Amino acid sequence: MSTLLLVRNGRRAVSLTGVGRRGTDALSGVHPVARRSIIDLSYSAHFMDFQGSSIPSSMKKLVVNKLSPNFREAVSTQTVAIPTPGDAELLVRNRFAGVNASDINYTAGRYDPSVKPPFDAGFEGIGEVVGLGLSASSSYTVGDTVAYFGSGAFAEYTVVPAKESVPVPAVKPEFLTLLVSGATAYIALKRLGDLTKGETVLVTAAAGGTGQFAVQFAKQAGCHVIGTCSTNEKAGFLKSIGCDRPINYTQEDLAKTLRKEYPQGVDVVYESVGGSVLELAVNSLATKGRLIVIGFISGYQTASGIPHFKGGTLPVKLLQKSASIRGFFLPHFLSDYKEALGSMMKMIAKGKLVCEVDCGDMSEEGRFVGLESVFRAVDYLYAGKNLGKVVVEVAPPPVSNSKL
Ligand code: X1H
Repeated sequence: MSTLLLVRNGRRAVSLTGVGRRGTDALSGVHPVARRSIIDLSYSAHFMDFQGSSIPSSMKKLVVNKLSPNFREAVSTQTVAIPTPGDAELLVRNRFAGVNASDINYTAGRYDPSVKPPFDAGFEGIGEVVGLGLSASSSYTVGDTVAYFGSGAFAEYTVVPAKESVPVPAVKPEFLTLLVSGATAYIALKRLGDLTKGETVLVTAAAGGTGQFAVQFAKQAGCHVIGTCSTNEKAGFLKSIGCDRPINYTQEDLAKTLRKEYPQGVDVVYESVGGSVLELAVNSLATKGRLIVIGFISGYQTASGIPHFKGGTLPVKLLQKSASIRGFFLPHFLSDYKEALGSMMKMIAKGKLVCEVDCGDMSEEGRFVGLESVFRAVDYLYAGKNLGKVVVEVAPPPVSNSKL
């Protein structure tokens, strides 16, 4: 039976025989390559590519040990045994992991207050399948390249349910940007934006991980796009992706510029900063304007996670303009996810979508390489330095010496 499976998959894989049930003691279930001379698949429930990917006996991962919005305080590096994939799961060797503002909402325990530490950190990864369970092998095989959206991505290897992973044409960080940042912009604007050609759309943090996508999708919908950013380099980037009016708020007063250049107000706001920026955005709404709350990064590092907002007159303001504020949280829109990813993949193939990635090459200590660099990458994002999506290169490309 196993042999048939292997033939169907078109590749040979080496099984992990006799050992390696989930939850076994540290370092069990993994043998050095040299000892694996007998290949017996007859009783195996999963396949592991030890030779091709050189799976080591242990790996590093980032674990939340204490709830805190301070990433360094919450998270530590641990060395553990490589996990074994269950029946419907893949073992992915992560090449890149995405860093999100919300990583610290997660480490602060805000996602699910009933979940207590220790738990694994990181929302999204991309890499190669190096092991998989029997039923997962009906759709995947060792060597496939996949991306996934789920917890535990800040690790050298992650076990991912096969149905939660997305096949990608190559392990490029550009594909990783679609999973959370791209999908958020695509689905939020489509479902909550009600964009009509000729409308004006304001994107805050427009040169960031998700803002860059909102700019491009609003532009594709035929809208006039305004984008806020903090440097002239970012403003230049925004121009290059079609933003009609980049506003560098360190150089010009945002409120004044909006009042002067858009006296009728803006029809849609894609807002991720919160606090005074949200207030300003509410005040800038046009009649029947829609404001989408994507997040409120200005508050995440505080104890409550919520920035101060003068909301007392909000009902009046919304009523006066027949305006609305709508919240968007990606896991509530999973039914739209597949279509969004497929559509964005097609845009990439046609060269119609820029996915800007910032691996920290211009940061003080250089490129984000290795798991330890996640800490620096989170700081970099919170310092507002990134241009595009912050991505960490977890591991170098595999040496392609597979004899399987
Ligand atoms: C079940 O719904 C949610 C929604 C948001 C559960 C948790 C959150 C959360 O932690 C987030 C979040 C998630 C994604 C995102 O892009 C932005 C934000 S902001 C946020 C949050 C921040 C502070 C809080 O006190 C509570 C939630």
